[in-house]
Amino acid sequence: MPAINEVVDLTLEDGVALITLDNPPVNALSPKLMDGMHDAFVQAIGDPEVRAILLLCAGRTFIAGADIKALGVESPKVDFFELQGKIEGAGKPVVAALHGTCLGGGLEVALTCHYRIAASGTKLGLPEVNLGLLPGGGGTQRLPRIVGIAAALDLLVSGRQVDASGALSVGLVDVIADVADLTAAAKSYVRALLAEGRPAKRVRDLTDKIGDADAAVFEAARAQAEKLRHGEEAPRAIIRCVEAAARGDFDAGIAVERAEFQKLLDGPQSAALRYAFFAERQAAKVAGLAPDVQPRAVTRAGVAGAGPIGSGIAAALLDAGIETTLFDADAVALSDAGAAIDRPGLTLAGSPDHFAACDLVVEAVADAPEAKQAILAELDQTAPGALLATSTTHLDVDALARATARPGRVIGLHFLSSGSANRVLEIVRGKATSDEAVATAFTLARKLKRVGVLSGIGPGFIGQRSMRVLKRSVDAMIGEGVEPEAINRVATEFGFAAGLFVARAVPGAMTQALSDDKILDRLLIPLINEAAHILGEGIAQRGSDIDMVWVHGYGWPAWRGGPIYHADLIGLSVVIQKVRSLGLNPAPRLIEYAAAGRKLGE
Ligand code: T1G
Repeated sequence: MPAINEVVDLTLEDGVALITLDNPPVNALSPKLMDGMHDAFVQAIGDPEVRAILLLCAGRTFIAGADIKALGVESPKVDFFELQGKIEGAGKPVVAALHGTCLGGGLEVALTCHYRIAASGTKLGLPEVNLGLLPGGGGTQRLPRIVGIAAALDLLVSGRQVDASGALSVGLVDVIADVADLTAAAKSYVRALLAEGRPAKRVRDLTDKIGDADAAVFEAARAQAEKLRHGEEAPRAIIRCVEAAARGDFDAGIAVERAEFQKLLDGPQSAALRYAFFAERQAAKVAGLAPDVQPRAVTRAGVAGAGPIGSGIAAALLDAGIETTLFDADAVALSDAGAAIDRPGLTLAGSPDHFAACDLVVEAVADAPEAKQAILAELDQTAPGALLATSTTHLDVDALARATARPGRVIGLHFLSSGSANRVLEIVRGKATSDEAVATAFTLARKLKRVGVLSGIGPGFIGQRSMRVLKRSVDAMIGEGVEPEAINRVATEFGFAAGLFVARAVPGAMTQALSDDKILDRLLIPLINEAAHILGEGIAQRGSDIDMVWVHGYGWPAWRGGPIYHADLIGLSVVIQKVRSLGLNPAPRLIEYAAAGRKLGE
């Protein structure tokens, strides 16, 4: 049997048709892949020699979902549901062999197959909610039929993944292959199914788990969704789809799902969330980095300074599985930090001589030039092979690097806050900082499960500099007598986490009512203007990087993209007019891009 197209192969082996997908990097369901799958299934189903069909993926993972770039842009020739109908109605057993991350449309394809074998270590999930969507390929109808209503609601609204053993326990997969060769295991599984004469069971025919849900289950799901995903539309749409599933008519449920999916896909929230998905990955792409640069492996790290920042950094390194030595000359501070951190892999040191074997040492001493230059000069001697990182929040990394004989291996690592809720690591590149040092820092960010964002040198870099502007706006409103509760309400309604701008009233100040719109303008417009300055000064590589600092660092609602995304949405000329109405000068980048009809986020 010939290859179907560049991404789909069809071969026949002992009466079993092997359909192999190969669409790197994650076998996303592109239109070409879906069309190829359709043609392969039509051929395999129509071939009398084929007694069973095995669906496999090459590369690192089974289908990880629809091709997000193509959603709403490019469609396959054959509708996804028609393809699913072919698979489900094949009239001969169809088996999916799962590995890697079987997500979204990938899991939906797997659920239309009759049997599923998963390599141990496989992760499965329907994370569409994270993109402001819902599983638009039957997932809201098939999942409840396998795991029941309550479990389906939890998985769909949270978007979380389950591992292979969890999937086995709830019936999402039929067997786990704890072997290196999944293909071989899958082929023998198919042969066993044929030998036993097992029928082609369809998930859509399962009904025993969808009859039991009462209204309370859905109400609880709505309350949970409002708490966890305040302001987002997708969770509510998902719950409506699962309610349709509970009514038992599969095709009617699919009709509800298709309508709800399209509404979300056409809506602003999903556009912003899909933007944020790619923006997060784009942030790790550093312009001008040598393409062949190799990051250095960081297996042993050191932290100089056992204060709150140093301890937080040490804890983050340890949580990433990196053995860490924490130094402080103050024995009491060191022992208190050690007790607070209390993680395996931590070594406490009373002198910096213990850093000799470290790949990376982060200084976290007082944020003053003299203290930082002194410790870097000392580390230059005691950690000869290490990358030296300063945790400064505002100092000039070039000036600090000059305290060492190797400025190429000095970089800024600004942990916006060592709290786990904050996922941003600002990577501050000095003029002399080498490509290897930058690449190493971004690899470290990923290992720390943080979003690495490159920043140029300037007070407050990206995050704190723009947050300071926002705080000044809040304080000014408070000083004018605006109620703090009003400010927090407007911010929370916009989508910020409640109480993010916990403000205090000025005793005795006359209260002044300001409209919600005016309060929102006072919160957002100066911040957007500062972001445009940061962009224009080259402190941030691109607008979406600033958005990632705010979405992952300061709780800007991801379903609103970020301050730069928001500025482009409302229009730069409107932003300029608002900036001026607040008595501020528009950033040159704002003026320039508005005049050129360009977007700040391009
Ligand atoms: N579409 C397009 N590109 C994707 C993609 C996708 N679904 N997933 C990943 N990529 C790209 C990504 O941009 C990056 O590109 C590269 O692959 C590696 O990704 C009908 C409508 C699979 C767990 O939401 O969660 O199915 O930067 O850096 O850390 O109901 O990618 O190299 O150019 O993230 O190893 C549902 C999204 C879609 C899964 C791998 N599926 N992806 O993580 O690598 S909607 C998802 C992920 C859907 C159906 C609905 C992760 C991953 P580049 P990466 P990773």
